[in-house]
Amino acid sequence: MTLGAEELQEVARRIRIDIIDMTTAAGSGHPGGSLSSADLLAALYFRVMNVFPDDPYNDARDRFVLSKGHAAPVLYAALAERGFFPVRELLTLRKIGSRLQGHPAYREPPGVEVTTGSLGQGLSMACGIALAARMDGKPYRTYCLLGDGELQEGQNWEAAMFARKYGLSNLTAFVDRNRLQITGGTEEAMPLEPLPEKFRAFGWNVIIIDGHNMRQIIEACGKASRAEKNPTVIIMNTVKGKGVSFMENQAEWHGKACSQEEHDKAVAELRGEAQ
Ligand SMILES: Cc1ncc(C[n+]2csc(CCOP(=O)(O)OP(=O)(O)O)c2C)c(N)n1
Ligand SMILES: [Mg+2]
Repeated sequence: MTLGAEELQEVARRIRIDIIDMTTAAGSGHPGGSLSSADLLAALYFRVMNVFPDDPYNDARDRFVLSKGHAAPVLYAALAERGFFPVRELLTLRKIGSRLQGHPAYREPPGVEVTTGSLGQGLSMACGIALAARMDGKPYRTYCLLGDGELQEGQNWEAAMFARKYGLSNLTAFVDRNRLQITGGTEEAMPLEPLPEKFRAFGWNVIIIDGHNMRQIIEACGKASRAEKNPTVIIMNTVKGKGVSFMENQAEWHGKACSQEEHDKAVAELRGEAQ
């Protein structure tokens, strides 16, 4: 599927509304870090990645690892909007018996590659998947989305060394650089900067973009896929809670659902309706 930037923005808007609808229906979940990744997920599932909604584990598919597993709502919304399962199922988020648990589980719902939620492990899994492609002579690419707070977990840096050692140019990692983690700023909790220099020192190609600019996302993904050696990280400057005025840059919306009134205000804003 090859949508243009404006159509992708429209998909991202639908994904954002789904995120608000589903976390409100659940009465819990993580809207802030889901909203900050919505533009990326729209671009990946509707343009960048080779996916097969009717045959979700077709061997030719590109692989996506949501290392920041608490952002499950954005992944579920992207998969449903792309046709992997019905959009109405999104409202079962976090319910007993639902395939849509609070964090993604292996192949449930269809389209999910790996179980995540325990932060710090996804990049290692993505490295293994990318190395397997290399060893098997397969052309698929592996994509991995990391939280910035998540990068404080030391295992990421072991994975970063591994990816360079094996020259995993078929691996693209993204950092959702929204500068907030669970209770406040990343730089107060454990400073990450200078982040680009850290990745460069580990031998990675580094691209820095505005993570809400569709054209920049598409261009950066293209550049990463043309890299001839070494893995690429795309550091996306983003806003946690992007698109909902009262959530933007507010750490309290990391893991909290809207009241009905807040839901209606958020959805009206996302639909572009005057209050
Ligand atoms: C190993 C581990 N420790 C703690 C948590 C609890 N936790 C869930 S989200 C989160 C903050 C993550 O911040 P960040 O990576 O910046 O995510 P984002 O801002 O994109 O939501 C924490 C500490 C966890 N899920 N896994
Ligand atoms: Mg963050």
